[in-house]
Amino acid sequence: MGPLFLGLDCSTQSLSAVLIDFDEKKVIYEKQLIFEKVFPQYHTKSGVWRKGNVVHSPPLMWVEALDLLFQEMQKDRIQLQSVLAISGSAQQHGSVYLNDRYPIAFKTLNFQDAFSRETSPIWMDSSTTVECNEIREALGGAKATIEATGSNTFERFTAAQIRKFYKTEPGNYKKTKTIALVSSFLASIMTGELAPIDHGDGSGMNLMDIRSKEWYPRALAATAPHLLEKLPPLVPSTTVIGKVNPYFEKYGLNKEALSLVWTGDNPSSLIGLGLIVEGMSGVSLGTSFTHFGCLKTCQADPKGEGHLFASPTGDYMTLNCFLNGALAIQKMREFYHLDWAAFNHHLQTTPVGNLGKLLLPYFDAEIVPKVLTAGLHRHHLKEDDIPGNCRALVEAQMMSMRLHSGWMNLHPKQIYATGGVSNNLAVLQILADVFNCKVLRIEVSKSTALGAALKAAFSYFGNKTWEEIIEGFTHPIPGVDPNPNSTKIYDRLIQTYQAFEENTRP
Ligand code: XUL
Repeated sequence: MGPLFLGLDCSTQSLSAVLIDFDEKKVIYEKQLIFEKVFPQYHTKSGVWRKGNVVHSPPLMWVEALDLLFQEMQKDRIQLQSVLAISGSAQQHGSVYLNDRYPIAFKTLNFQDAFSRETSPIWMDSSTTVECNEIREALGGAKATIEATGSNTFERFTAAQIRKFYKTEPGNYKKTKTIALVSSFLASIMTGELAPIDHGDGSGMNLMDIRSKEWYPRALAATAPHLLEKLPPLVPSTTVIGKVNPYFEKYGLNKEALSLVWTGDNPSSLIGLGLIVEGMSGVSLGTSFTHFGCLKTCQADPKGEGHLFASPTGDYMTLNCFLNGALAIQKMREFYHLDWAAFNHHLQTTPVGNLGKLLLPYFDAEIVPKVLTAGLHRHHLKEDDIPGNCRALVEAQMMSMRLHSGWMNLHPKQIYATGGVSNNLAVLQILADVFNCKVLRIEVSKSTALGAALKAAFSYFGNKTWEEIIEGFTHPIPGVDPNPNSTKIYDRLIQTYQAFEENTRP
């Protein structure tokens, strides 16, 4: 057995663990706890509470999940004693608000009366348009905001969420001693003390100067008073915070194991997929669909639809986020009462290009392109055409991804796919055909948690290059090739789709 490293990932719907044996170049253990199933007492649907465009999650559920995950690993007789370092990743943008009880809460995992806000706004929340406008104006408009923070203001980004909290609950804002991201919150528990925020996840707040990677004073001032006092420091994504929280010794964890700063799920996926060379590109088909690439220079999207984040390697990553991802497919399946097999059957038996039938699948307000009012829009497509609707949904998802990716400057020979839906070859075929590009997968579908484990290895060794770290872990398995005839169809159809999208957007 070689050196072991543990990677954790707290996504919208689940908490996962991936344990790697570095010398063997092997993932030796994977585990996933699905929140809705394991914690019915929180009454979440797919891990979230939703009230119109307000979408929150219970932070206590994440604490319980982390505790239970270690119990489960102990039950599964995982050699926690031999783990040398732990890191993690989490859904981006979501925030956790704690009062002055936080130091003891992080040590003991007893969070009774420790939250100054009982629920955490998460990335699916789109209720802060007013606050976005206020912050953007204070920063000098969209162009200046993008230049300074890497992104235009976005409803789900942490600054707008903090501002809304300050405006609507000033008393509770005042009581807030520290504001964590989901990633830094869980890193704090893993370490037993307040964890810094890493540059990768810090870039998803509209509060970090994307060049200097320090808190941006104008953005802090535009968001809420005394904000700097409530934020932990920003640090590189490979920073070791200290040793693990002694609390976890009872599950057999070695108290000498190193605890690293955590990052966002997308920056972590970049590592887990091995995308460390400029121009390489990945697609994560999870709750949200994200399309991202590695970039060596600091170049944001001038149109402000996408985001420039710091990557854990110290470079940059480009990212477009599509909210109507796996959950949109789930909603369509529920609407037409289809299991996965029936849904795939429709994808496989309908003609490529769907005879020109199109759908704008905004089951929820969309991030890219920006659509604030949910609604489905059909073009030459009837609601009772079930097979046509299934194909139109996936074709729209993939065409939208291609259409909005121009600014990322990607010319990939292949796209790396990850996330739950990447196991679905019928969906991957449409992705390959729309992009005219080979689509590859890696063996582990949890590339986020794998990225975290690799990040832990990088920091533990301290003297290996990223190439040496990812070597052997991110080799692709046979993927899907584009079909030249289908590609031609999509090259034409995408123009109609673009016009439909531009003319219909509410
Ligand atoms: C990225 C984004 C989502 C979340 C969900 O900007 O909002 O991908 O990270 O996992």
